[in-house]
Amino acid sequence: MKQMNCLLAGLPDTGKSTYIGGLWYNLENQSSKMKMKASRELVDDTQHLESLSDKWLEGVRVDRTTEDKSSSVELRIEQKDNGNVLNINIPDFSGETFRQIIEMTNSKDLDDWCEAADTLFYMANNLDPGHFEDDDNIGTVEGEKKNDEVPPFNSQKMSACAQNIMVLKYLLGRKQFKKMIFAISCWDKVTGNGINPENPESWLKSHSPVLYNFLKDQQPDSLIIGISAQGLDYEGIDDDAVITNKTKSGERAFVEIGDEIKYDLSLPLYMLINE
Ligand SMILES: Nc1nc2c(ncn2[C@@H]2O[C@H](COP(=O)(O)OP(=O)(O)OP(=O)(O)O)[C@@H](O)[C@H]2O)c(=O)[nH]1
Ligand SMILES: [Mg+2]
Repeated sequence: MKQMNCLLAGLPDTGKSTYIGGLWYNLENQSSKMKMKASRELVDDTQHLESLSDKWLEGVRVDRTTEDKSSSVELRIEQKDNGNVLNINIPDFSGETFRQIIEMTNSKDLDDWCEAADTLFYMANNLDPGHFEDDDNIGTVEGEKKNDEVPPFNSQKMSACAQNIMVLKYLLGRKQFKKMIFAISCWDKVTGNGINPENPESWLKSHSPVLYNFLKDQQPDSLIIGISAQGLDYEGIDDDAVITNKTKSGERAFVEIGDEIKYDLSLPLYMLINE
């Protein structure tokens, strides 16, 4: 059986675990809009998958991933167009594990995973361009007393763009991935829950030019997509029926590739395998 190791990476709160939960629910329930489905021959341990997909179905946020080691998730899936069955290993690492890269306290588990991975699926949502709080006192108005005190280093105060570049530089430096996807998560917020498509690549280019430039320079073939694993923001939804109806119709979670919205969370994996 064909095997693919896909490193699912991203800073804290970027939607990695939610993606795994939504993906598994839709694979298992064989959404007709998807290119892949769960194979009938299940893997031995689906406990972590089931707990994430139950939360997705209920429309409640998943817990932050806290363990130092990843809960490795094995998906056995069938490609509908040719019947090929393959195993995809995706680790559910905590975002803190990736933040440790910036603090140079990297985890061995992550390094080993990086070594074993053939493809990279990188998720990001906060893409603010470079503002460094440490620099706030530079260039104060003439006459004002300049504050020479530089605050202690705090990786969380660096701009999101700088944090993402540092993590990506580390991962791309360790391994030459065969393929890479850069997914901007919470894409429901940008597109009004998928009603107003917005080209993800153009969006990244205009909202975070340095990050876009870095990606295109380091990994020119990387695919930039938008992804909404929840399909909508849970905050502010008073009536659960809104979520239930979207789930039943198979038009809840979506990805946007180019200018096309597709209700298929398996599509990025399909592209990593086949293109
Ligand atoms: N609006 C919206 N919110 C989302 C989406 N996906 C995840 N979220 C929210 O983003 C937050 C983080 O989601 P997680 O899946 O826990 O993110 P994570 O990357 O696994 O986080 P760590 O485990 O801390 O690394 C939660 O509050 C989710 O409800 C989405 O598609 N749309
Ligand atoms: Mg998580």
